[in-house]
Amino acid sequence: MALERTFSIIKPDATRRNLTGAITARFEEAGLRVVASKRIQLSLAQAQEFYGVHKDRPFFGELTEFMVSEPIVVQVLEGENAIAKNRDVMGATNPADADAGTIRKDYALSIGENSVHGSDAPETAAQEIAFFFSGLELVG
Ligand code: DAT
Ligand code: MG
Repeated sequence: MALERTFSIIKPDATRRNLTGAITARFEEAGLRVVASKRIQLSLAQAQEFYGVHKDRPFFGELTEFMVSEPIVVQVLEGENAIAKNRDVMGATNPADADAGTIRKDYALSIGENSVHGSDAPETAAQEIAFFFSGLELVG
């Protein structure tokens, strides 16, 4: 398979606990290259737009308030099968269900404060990368 890119967020619960380096190391150890990375503070409008697919879910308010509560680190990860590989390294959404050795098993605090986001398909990866990065910022 050709190289693929996916979009990742290190979420507020993780940046607050200085886990940016530890989580980035998990990606690199899995063979994913960080081809773009920046620390930003989302506005509420940006968080609502980014998570628009979940706007009718009961946790939408909690999710968007959490995502603006502290800075986040947004990254583009590149590698063979990067979307699926990143989801494997992240683990299940709910840390109680996550496999041993995954980021969420080791670091997530709850189903909401679950340390990382990763794109779930090629279409969403492309949309999410374009939401945060210009082409010039992606250095493979
Ligand atoms: P994932 O982040 O694994 O792709 P998702 O897309 O279903 O999971 O949900 C997006 C985020 O919303 C998830 O990372 C945390 C939050 N979330 C999902 N289900 C939740 C729930 N039942 N209660 C609180 N937050 C939830
Ligand atoms: Mg998702």
